[in-house]
Amino acid sequence: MERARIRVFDTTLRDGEQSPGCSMNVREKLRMAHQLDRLGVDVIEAGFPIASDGDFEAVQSVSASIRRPVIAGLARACTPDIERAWQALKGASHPRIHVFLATSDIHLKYKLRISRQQCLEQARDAVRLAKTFCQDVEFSPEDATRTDTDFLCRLLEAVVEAGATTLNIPDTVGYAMPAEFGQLIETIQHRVRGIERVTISAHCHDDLGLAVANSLAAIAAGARQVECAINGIGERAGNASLEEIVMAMRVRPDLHPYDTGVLSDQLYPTSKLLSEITGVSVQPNKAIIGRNAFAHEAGIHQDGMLKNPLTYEIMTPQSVGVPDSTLVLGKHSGRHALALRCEQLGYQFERRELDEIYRRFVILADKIKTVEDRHLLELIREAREQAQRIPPGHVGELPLAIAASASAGQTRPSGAYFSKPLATPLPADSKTSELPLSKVEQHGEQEDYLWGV
Ligand SMILES: [Mn+2]
Repeated sequence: MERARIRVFDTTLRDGEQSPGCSMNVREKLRMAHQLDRLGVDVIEAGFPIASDGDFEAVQSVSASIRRPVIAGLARACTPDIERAWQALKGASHPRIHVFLATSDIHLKYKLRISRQQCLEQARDAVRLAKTFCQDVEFSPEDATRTDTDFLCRLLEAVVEAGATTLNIPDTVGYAMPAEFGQLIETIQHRVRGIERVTISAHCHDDLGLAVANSLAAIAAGARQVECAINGIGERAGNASLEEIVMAMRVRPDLHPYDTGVLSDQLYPTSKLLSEITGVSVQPNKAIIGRNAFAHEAGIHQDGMLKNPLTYEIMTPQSVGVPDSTLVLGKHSGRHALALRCEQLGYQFERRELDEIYRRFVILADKIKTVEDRHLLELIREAREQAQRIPPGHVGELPLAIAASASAGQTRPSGAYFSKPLATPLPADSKTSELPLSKVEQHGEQEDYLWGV
Protein backbone atom coordinates (compact mmCIF):
# COMPACT_ATOMS: atom_id res chain seq x y z
CA MET A 1 0.00 0.00 0.00
CA GLU A 2 1.31 3.42 -0.89
CA ARG A 3 1.76 5.64 2.07
CA ALA A 4 0.11 9.04 2.05
CA ARG A 5 2.44 11.98 1.79
CA ILE A 6 2.13 14.64 4.49
CA ARG A 7 3.26 18.14 3.61
CA VAL A 8 5.32 19.73 6.35
CA PHE A 9 4.58 23.44 6.71
CA ASP A 10 7.22 25.03 8.89
CA THR A 11 6.22 28.15 10.78
CA THR A 12 9.41 28.60 12.82
CA LEU A 13 10.02 31.93 11.08
CA ARG A 14 6.49 33.24 11.63
CA ASP A 15 4.53 31.76 14.58
CA GLY A 16 7.78 30.53 16.11
CA GLU A 17 9.34 33.92 15.82
CA GLN A 18 6.36 35.42 17.67
CA SER A 19 7.39 33.65 20.86
CA PRO A 20 9.18 35.78 23.45
CA GLY A 21 12.93 35.89 22.91
CA CYS A 22 12.77 34.21 19.50
CA SER A 23 12.58 37.15 17.11
CA MET A 24 15.05 37.00 14.23
CA ASN A 25 16.43 39.63 11.92
CA VAL A 26 16.58 39.32 8.15
CA ARG A 27 20.02 37.72 8.07
CA GLU A 28 19.09 35.21 10.77
CA LYS A 29 15.83 34.27 9.08
CA LEU A 30 17.67 33.71 5.84
CA ARG A 31 20.22 31.47 7.53
CA MET A 32 17.44 29.49 9.17
CA ALA A 33 15.48 29.26 5.91
CA HIS A 34 18.48 27.71 4.14
CA GLN A 35 18.65 25.06 6.85
CA LEU A 36 14.88 24.42 6.64
CA ASP A 37 15.38 23.91 2.92
CA ARG A 38 18.13 21.36 3.63
CA LEU A 39 15.83 19.70 6.17
CA GLY A 40 13.32 19.15 3.37
CA VAL A 41 10.20 20.94 4.60
CA ASP A 42 7.54 21.53 1.94
CA VAL A 43 6.48 25.03 2.97
CA ILE A 44 8.39 27.76 4.78
CA GLU A 45 6.21 30.44 6.32
CA ALA A 46 8.78 33.20 6.26
CA GLY A 47 6.89 35.94 8.11
CA PHE A 48 4.04 38.39 8.35
CA PRO A 49 5.01 41.04 5.79
CA ILE A 50 2.76 43.86 7.03
CA ALA A 51 3.95 43.45 10.61
CA SER A 52 7.21 45.36 10.07
CA ASP A 53 9.65 46.45 7.40
CA GLY A 54 12.09 43.89 8.70
CA ASP A 55 9.58 41.09 8.33
CA PHE A 56 8.70 42.30 4.83
CA GLU A 57 12.35 42.26 3.88
CA ALA A 58 12.84 38.82 5.41
CA VAL A 59 9.96 37.32 3.41
CA GLN A 60 11.29 39.05 0.31
CA SER A 61 14.82 37.73 0.66
CA VAL A 62 13.71 34.22 1.59
CA SER A 63 11.47 34.29 -1.51
CA ALA A 64 14.37 35.39 -3.68
CA SER A 65 16.93 32.88 -2.46
CA ILE A 66 15.12 29.69 -1.41
CA ARG A 67 13.74 28.18 -4.57
CA ARG A 68 12.59 24.59 -3.86
CA PRO A 69 9.91 24.90 -1.16
CA VAL A 70 6.73 26.93 -1.18
CA ILE A 71 7.27 30.26 0.59
CA ALA A 72 4.25 31.53 2.51
CA GLY A 73 3.54 34.97 3.91
CA LEU A 74 0.81 35.69 6.43
CA ALA A 75 -1.93 38.31 5.96
CA ARG A 76 -5.02 39.31 7.86
CA ALA A 77 -8.19 39.23 5.80
CA CYS A 78 -7.89 42.77 4.53
CA THR A 79 -6.60 44.49 1.40
CA PRO A 80 -3.45 46.22 2.75
CA ASP A 81 -2.18 42.99 4.37
CA ILE A 82 -2.81 40.89 1.29
CA GLU A 83 -1.20 43.41 -1.05
CA ARG A 84 1.81 43.76 1.21
CA ALA A 85 2.15 39.98 1.48
CA TRP A 86 2.09 39.68 -2.29
CA GLN A 87 4.71 42.40 -2.70
CA ALA A 88 7.02 40.42 -0.43
CA LEU A 89 6.24 37.05 -2.01
CA LYS A 90 6.08 37.77 -5.71
CA GLY A 91 9.73 36.90 -6.32
CA ALA A 92 9.28 33.38 -4.95
CA SER A 93 9.29 30.42 -7.31
CA HIS A 94 6.34 28.95 -5.36
CA PRO A 95 4.57 31.77 -3.46
CA ARG A 96 1.63 31.24 -1.14
CA ILE A 97 -0.55 33.88 0.49
CA HIS A 98 -1.82 32.70 3.88
CA VAL A 99 -4.94 34.61 4.89
CA PHE A 100 -6.49 34.29 8.32
CA LEU A 101 -9.59 35.57 10.08
CA ALA A 102 -10.96 34.61 13.48
CA THR A 103 -14.26 32.74 13.38
CA SER A 104 -15.18 31.89 16.98
CA ASP A 105 -17.98 33.89 18.58
CA ILE A 106 -15.68 35.00 21.35
CA HIS A 107 -13.26 36.53 18.82
CA LEU A 108 -16.05 37.95 16.65
CA LYS A 109 -17.75 39.60 19.58
CA TYR A 110 -14.82 40.90 21.61
CA LYS A 111 -11.97 41.28 19.16
CA LEU A 112 -13.38 41.92 15.69
CA ARG A 113 -16.83 43.22 16.69
CA ILE A 114 -18.44 41.79 13.57
CA SER A 115 -21.30 39.36 12.99
CA ARG A 116 -20.91 35.82 11.67
CA GLN A 117 -22.29 36.94 8.32
CA GLN A 118 -19.78 39.79 8.10
CA CYS A 119 -17.03 37.37 9.02
CA LEU A 120 -18.00 34.95 6.28
CA GLU A 121 -18.11 37.70 3.67
CA GLN A 122 -14.79 39.19 4.77
CA ALA A 123 -13.09 35.80 4.59
CA ARG A 124 -14.51 35.07 1.16
CA ASP A 125 -13.58 38.52 -0.21
CA ALA A 126 -10.06 38.26 1.19
CA VAL A 127 -9.48 34.90 -0.48
CA ARG A 128 -10.87 36.26 -3.75
CA LEU A 129 -8.44 39.18 -3.58
CA ALA A 130 -5.48 36.94 -2.71
CA LYS A 131 -6.44 34.71 -5.60
CA THR A 132 -6.04 37.62 -8.04
CA PHE A 133 -2.34 37.70 -7.11
CA CYS A 134 -1.50 34.09 -6.46
CA GLN A 135 -2.84 30.65 -7.35
CA ASP A 136 -1.76 29.14 -4.03
CA VAL A 137 -3.95 30.56 -1.27
CA GLU A 138 -4.25 29.15 2.23
CA PHE A 139 -7.05 30.19 4.55
CA SER A 140 -7.08 29.78 8.35
CA PRO A 141 -10.18 30.31 10.49
CA GLU A 142 -8.42 31.49 13.63
CA ASP A 143 -9.66 29.84 16.85
CA ALA A 144 -11.37 27.15 14.76
CA THR A 145 -11.61 24.74 17.68
CA ARG A 146 -13.82 27.15 19.60
CA THR A 147 -15.93 28.03 16.55
CA ASP A 148 -19.49 26.79 16.06
CA THR A 149 -19.06 23.77 13.77
CA ASP A 150 -21.99 24.56 11.45
CA PHE A 151 -20.78 28.10 10.93
CA LEU A 152 -17.22 26.90 10.43
CA CYS A 153 -18.30 24.49 7.70
CA ARG A 154 -20.36 27.17 5.92
CA LEU A 155 -17.47 29.62 6.01
CA LEU A 156 -14.96 27.03 4.79
CA GLU A 157 -17.27 26.21 1.90
CA ALA A 158 -17.37 29.90 0.95
CA VAL A 159 -13.57 30.25 0.95
CA VAL A 160 -13.12 27.04 -1.06
CA GLU A 161 -15.53 28.45 -3.60
CA ALA A 162 -13.52 31.70 -3.61
CA GLY A 163 -10.42 29.73 -4.55
CA ALA A 164 -8.60 28.67 -1.38
CA THR A 165 -6.34 25.70 -2.06
CA THR A 166 -5.43 24.83 1.53
CA LEU A 167 -7.76 24.99 4.52
CA ASN A 168 -5.76 25.20 7.70
CA ILE A 169 -7.61 24.37 10.91
CA PRO A 170 -5.85 26.06 13.82
CA ASP A 171 -6.25 25.12 17.44
CA THR A 172 -5.06 28.65 18.12
CA VAL A 173 -5.39 28.49 21.89
CA GLY A 174 -4.30 24.87 22.41
CA TYR A 175 -7.71 23.87 23.72
CA ALA A 176 -8.56 20.74 21.72
CA MET A 177 -8.21 17.10 22.74
CA PRO A 178 -6.89 14.59 20.19
CA ALA A 179 -10.09 12.59 19.60
CA GLU A 180 -12.15 15.77 19.42
CA PHE A 181 -9.76 17.45 17.00
CA GLY A 182 -9.69 14.36 14.77
CA GLN A 183 -13.48 14.40 14.82
CA LEU A 184 -13.55 18.05 13.74
CA ILE A 185 -11.30 17.29 10.75
CA GLU A 186 -13.58 14.39 9.79
CA THR A 187 -16.67 16.56 10.05
CA ILE A 188 -15.10 19.20 7.82
CA GLN A 189 -14.20 16.51 5.31
CA HIS A 190 -17.75 15.21 5.20
CA ARG A 191 -19.65 18.46 5.27
CA VAL A 192 -17.71 21.04 3.28
CA ARG A 193 -18.60 20.97 -0.41
CA GLY A 194 -15.56 21.06 -2.68
CA ILE A 195 -13.25 19.84 0.08
CA GLU A 196 -11.83 17.14 -2.20
CA ARG A 197 -10.16 19.86 -4.28
CA VAL A 198 -8.21 21.32 -1.33
CA THR A 199 -5.67 20.20 1.23
CA ILE A 200 -6.72 20.12 4.86
CA SER A 201 -4.07 21.29 7.29
CA ALA A 202 -3.68 21.32 11.08
CA HIS A 203 -2.02 24.00 13.19
CA CYS A 204 -1.86 23.07 16.85
CA HIS A 205 -0.63 24.83 19.95
CA ASP A 206 0.81 23.19 23.01
CA ASP A 207 -1.00 24.91 25.87
CA LEU A 208 -2.09 21.55 27.26
CA GLY A 209 0.94 19.68 25.94
CA LEU A 210 -1.19 18.08 23.20
CA ALA A 211 -0.02 19.87 20.06
CA VAL A 212 1.77 16.85 18.59
CA ALA A 213 -0.98 14.40 19.63
CA ASN A 214 -3.61 16.68 18.09
CA SER A 215 -1.60 17.03 14.87
CA LEU A 216 -1.27 13.25 14.57
CA ALA A 217 -5.01 12.86 15.21
CA ALA A 218 -5.72 15.37 12.44
CA ILE A 219 -3.49 13.48 10.02
CA ALA A 220 -5.20 10.20 10.89
CA ALA A 221 -8.54 11.91 10.16
CA GLY A 222 -7.42 13.11 6.73
CA ALA A 223 -5.30 16.24 7.11
CA ARG A 224 -2.46 16.17 4.59
CA GLN A 225 -0.52 19.21 5.73
CA VAL A 226 0.78 19.81 9.22
CA GLU A 227 2.00 23.13 10.55
CA CYS A 228 4.78 22.97 13.07
CA ALA A 229 7.97 24.61 14.29
CA ILE A 230 11.49 23.55 15.12
CA ASN A 231 11.98 23.02 18.87
CA GLY A 232 8.21 23.54 19.18
CA ILE A 233 8.62 27.31 19.42
CA GLY A 234 5.58 29.53 18.91
CA GLU A 235 3.07 31.68 20.71
CA ARG A 236 2.80 30.95 24.47
CA ALA A 237 3.48 27.23 25.03
CA GLY A 238 4.49 26.94 21.40
CA ASN A 239 3.48 25.13 18.23
CA ALA A 240 3.58 21.42 17.57
CA SER A 241 7.22 20.41 17.42
CA LEU A 242 8.30 19.49 13.90
CA GLU A 243 10.88 16.95 15.02
CA GLU A 244 8.38 15.11 17.23
CA ILE A 245 5.71 14.83 14.54
CA VAL A 246 8.18 13.63 11.94
CA MET A 247 9.80 11.05 14.20
CA ALA A 248 6.48 9.79 15.59
CA MET A 249 5.50 8.89 12.03
CA ARG A 250 8.91 7.44 11.27
CA VAL A 251 9.18 5.31 14.40
CA ARG A 252 5.55 4.09 14.27
CA PRO A 253 4.66 3.55 10.59
CA ASP A 254 2.45 0.68 11.74
CA LEU A 255 0.06 3.22 13.26
CA HIS A 256 1.01 6.30 11.23
CA PRO A 257 1.68 5.10 7.69
CA TYR A 258 2.68 8.47 6.26
CA ASP A 259 5.73 9.90 4.58
CA THR A 260 7.21 13.35 4.73
CA GLY A 261 9.99 14.93 2.71
CA VAL A 262 11.97 15.65 5.86
CA LEU A 263 15.53 14.31 6.09
CA SER A 264 15.51 13.27 9.71
CA ASP A 265 19.28 13.44 10.14
CA GLN A 266 18.99 17.20 9.66
CA LEU A 267 16.66 17.55 12.68
CA TYR A 268 19.34 17.98 15.31
CA PRO A 269 21.51 20.38 13.25
CA THR A 270 18.39 22.47 12.54
CA SER A 271 17.43 22.53 16.19
CA LYS A 272 20.96 23.55 17.19
CA LEU A 273 21.04 26.32 14.61
CA LEU A 274 17.76 27.75 15.87
CA SER A 275 18.99 27.72 19.47
CA GLU A 276 22.23 29.33 18.38
CA ILE A 277 20.43 32.08 16.47
CA THR A 278 17.80 32.87 19.11
CA GLY A 279 19.87 32.11 22.18
CA VAL A 280 16.92 30.06 23.45
CA SER A 281 17.83 26.47 24.19
CA VAL A 282 15.44 23.57 24.70
CA GLN A 283 14.97 21.80 28.01
CA PRO A 284 17.39 18.86 28.46
CA ASN A 285 14.60 16.28 28.37
CA LYS A 286 13.00 17.64 25.17
CA ALA A 287 12.02 14.72 22.95
CA ILE A 288 14.23 13.96 19.93
CA ILE A 289 16.68 16.86 20.18
CA GLY A 290 17.11 17.57 23.93
CA ARG A 291 20.53 17.06 25.51
CA ASN A 292 19.28 14.04 27.42
CA ALA A 293 17.14 12.53 24.66
CA PHE A 294 19.85 9.94 23.98
CA ALA A 295 21.67 10.07 27.31
CA HIS A 296 21.60 7.12 29.65
CA GLU A 297 22.66 7.29 33.24
CA ALA A 298 20.89 4.46 35.02
CA GLY A 299 23.15 1.43 35.42
CA ILE A 300 20.71 -1.12 34.06
CA HIS A 301 20.02 1.12 31.06
CA GLN A 302 23.70 1.70 30.39
CA ASP A 303 24.42 -2.00 30.63
CA GLY A 304 21.59 -2.74 28.19
CA MET A 305 22.72 0.00 25.83
CA LEU A 306 26.24 -1.35 25.74
CA LYS A 307 24.95 -4.83 24.94
CA ASN A 308 22.43 -3.67 22.33
CA PRO A 309 21.08 -0.13 21.85
CA LEU A 310 17.66 -1.55 20.92
CA THR A 311 17.15 -2.30 24.61
CA TYR A 312 16.54 1.34 25.45
CA GLU A 313 16.43 3.29 22.21
CA ILE A 314 13.45 3.34 19.83
CA MET A 315 15.48 5.27 17.26
CA THR A 316 19.18 5.80 16.83
CA PRO A 317 20.70 9.16 17.66
CA GLN A 318 22.26 9.14 14.19
CA SER A 319 18.81 8.96 12.58
CA VAL A 320 18.03 12.44 13.91
CA GLY A 321 21.54 13.77 13.42
CA VAL A 322 22.75 13.46 17.02
CA PRO A 323 26.39 12.34 16.84
CA ASP A 324 26.11 9.52 19.41
CA SER A 325 24.34 8.33 22.52
CA THR A 326 25.86 9.56 25.73
CA LEU A 327 26.41 7.47 28.75
CA VAL A 328 26.31 9.99 31.56
CA LEU A 329 28.24 8.91 34.60
CA GLY A 330 26.22 9.63 37.71
CA LYS A 331 25.17 7.85 40.86
CA HIS A 332 22.81 5.63 38.86
CA SER A 333 25.57 4.32 36.65
CA GLY A 334 27.02 0.85 36.87
CA ARG A 335 30.43 -0.75 36.55
CA HIS A 336 29.96 -1.63 32.92
CA ALA A 337 29.64 2.01 31.85
CA LEU A 338 32.35 3.10 34.27
CA ALA A 339 34.76 0.51 32.87
CA LEU A 340 33.99 1.61 29.33
CA ARG A 341 34.65 5.25 30.12
CA CYS A 342 37.89 4.33 31.90
CA GLU A 343 38.91 2.39 28.82
CA GLN A 344 38.11 5.35 26.61
CA LEU A 345 40.37 7.38 28.87
CA GLY A 346 43.14 4.83 28.43
CA TYR A 347 42.80 2.72 31.59
CA GLN A 348 42.02 -0.93 31.83
CA PHE A 349 41.40 -2.42 35.24
CA GLU A 350 41.23 -5.80 36.81
CA ARG A 351 37.90 -6.58 38.34
CA ARG A 352 39.03 -5.83 41.90
CA GLU A 353 40.65 -2.56 40.91
CA LEU A 354 37.52 -1.55 39.10
CA ASP A 355 35.45 -2.35 42.17
CA GLU A 356 37.51 0.03 44.24
CA ILE A 357 37.23 2.76 41.66
CA TYR A 358 33.52 2.10 41.39
CA ARG A 359 33.11 2.39 45.15
CA ARG A 360 34.82 5.76 45.17
CA PHE A 361 32.90 6.79 42.09
CA VAL A 362 29.50 6.16 43.72
CA ILE A 363 30.45 8.17 46.78
CA LEU A 364 31.61 11.03 44.60
CA ALA A 365 28.60 10.85 42.27
CA ASP A 366 26.31 11.16 45.27
CA LYS A 367 27.86 14.54 45.94
CA ILE A 368 28.38 16.06 42.50
CA LYS A 369 25.60 14.62 40.28
CA THR A 370 27.64 14.16 37.11
CA VAL A 371 31.11 12.71 37.15
CA GLU A 372 33.14 14.28 34.36
CA ASP A 373 36.22 12.76 32.81
CA ARG A 374 38.50 15.04 34.81
CA HIS A 375 36.92 13.82 38.06
CA LEU A 376 37.31 10.27 36.95
CA LEU A 377 40.97 10.76 36.12
CA GLU A 378 41.62 12.17 39.57
CA LEU A 379 39.71 9.36 41.12
CA ILE A 380 41.74 6.75 39.26
CA ARG A 381 44.97 8.42 40.21
CA GLU A 382 43.91 8.71 43.80
CA ALA A 383 42.79 5.12 44.03
CA ARG A 384 46.12 3.99 42.60
CA GLU A 385 48.11 6.18 44.94
CA GLN A 386 46.24 4.96 47.95
CA ALA A 387 46.46 1.36 46.87
CA GLN A 388 50.21 1.74 46.97
CA ARG A 389 50.27 3.32 50.40
CA ILE A 390 47.54 1.69 52.43
CA PRO A 391 47.87 -1.83 53.77
CA PRO A 392 45.37 -4.34 52.45
CA GLY A 393 42.12 -4.38 54.34
CA HIS A 394 42.09 -0.64 55.00
CA VAL A 395 39.49 1.18 52.98
CA GLY A 396 40.40 4.68 51.92
CA GLU A 397 38.22 7.71 52.53
CA LEU A 398 36.20 9.74 50.08
CA PRO A 399 38.29 11.87 47.77
CA LEU A 400 37.12 15.01 49.53
CA ALA A 401 39.22 17.41 47.55
CA ILE A 402 37.56 16.30 44.32
CA ALA A 403 34.10 16.62 45.82
CA ALA A 404 34.92 20.03 47.23
CA SER A 405 36.40 21.37 44.03
CA ALA A 406 33.58 19.94 41.93
CA SER A 407 30.79 21.28 44.11
CA ALA A 408 32.49 24.67 44.20
CA GLY A 409 32.03 24.69 40.43
CA GLN A 410 35.72 24.80 39.59
CA THR A 411 36.47 23.87 36.04
CA ARG A 412 39.93 22.55 36.82
CA PRO A 413 40.84 20.34 39.73
CA SER A 414 42.99 21.98 42.33
CA GLY A 415 46.63 21.28 41.64
CA ALA A 416 47.38 21.53 45.35
CA TYR A 417 45.41 18.38 45.93
CA PHE A 418 47.94 16.18 44.22
CA SER A 419 50.94 17.83 45.84
CA LYS A 420 49.49 17.23 49.31
CA PRO A 421 51.45 14.42 50.92
CA LEU A 422 49.42 11.43 51.99
CA ALA A 423 49.60 10.69 55.68
CA THR A 424 49.68 6.91 55.56
CA PRO A 425 53.15 5.54 54.99
CA LEU A 426 53.67 2.90 52.37
CA PRO A 427 54.16 -0.50 53.99
CA ALA A 428 57.10 -2.36 52.62
CA ASP A 429 55.19 -5.54 51.80
CA SER A 430 52.16 -4.01 50.04
CA LYS A 431 51.49 -5.02 46.48
CA THR A 432 49.32 -3.18 43.99
CA SER A 433 47.59 -6.40 43.05
CA GLU A 434 46.27 -6.69 46.59
CA LEU A 435 43.90 -3.80 46.39
CA PRO A 436 41.63 -3.45 49.38
CA LEU A 437 38.30 -5.08 48.69
CA SER A 438 35.19 -3.16 49.40
CA LYS A 439 31.88 -4.62 50.42
CA VAL A 440 30.57 -3.73 46.98
CA GLU A 441 32.18 -6.68 45.32
CA GLN A 442 30.29 -9.20 47.41
CA HIS A 443 27.05 -7.99 45.88
CA GLY A 444 28.49 -8.32 42.42
CA GLU A 445 26.78 -7.01 39.33
CA GLN A 446 23.35 -6.98 40.97
CA GLU A 447 24.38 -3.79 42.72
CA ASP A 448 24.45 -2.06 39.36
CA TYR A 449 20.90 -3.05 38.61
CA LEU A 450 19.03 -1.08 41.20
CA TRP A 451 17.77 1.50 38.78
CA GLY A 452 15.42 0.45 36.10
CA VAL A 453 12.01 0.68 34.47
MN1 LIG B 1 -0.39 29.86 15.80
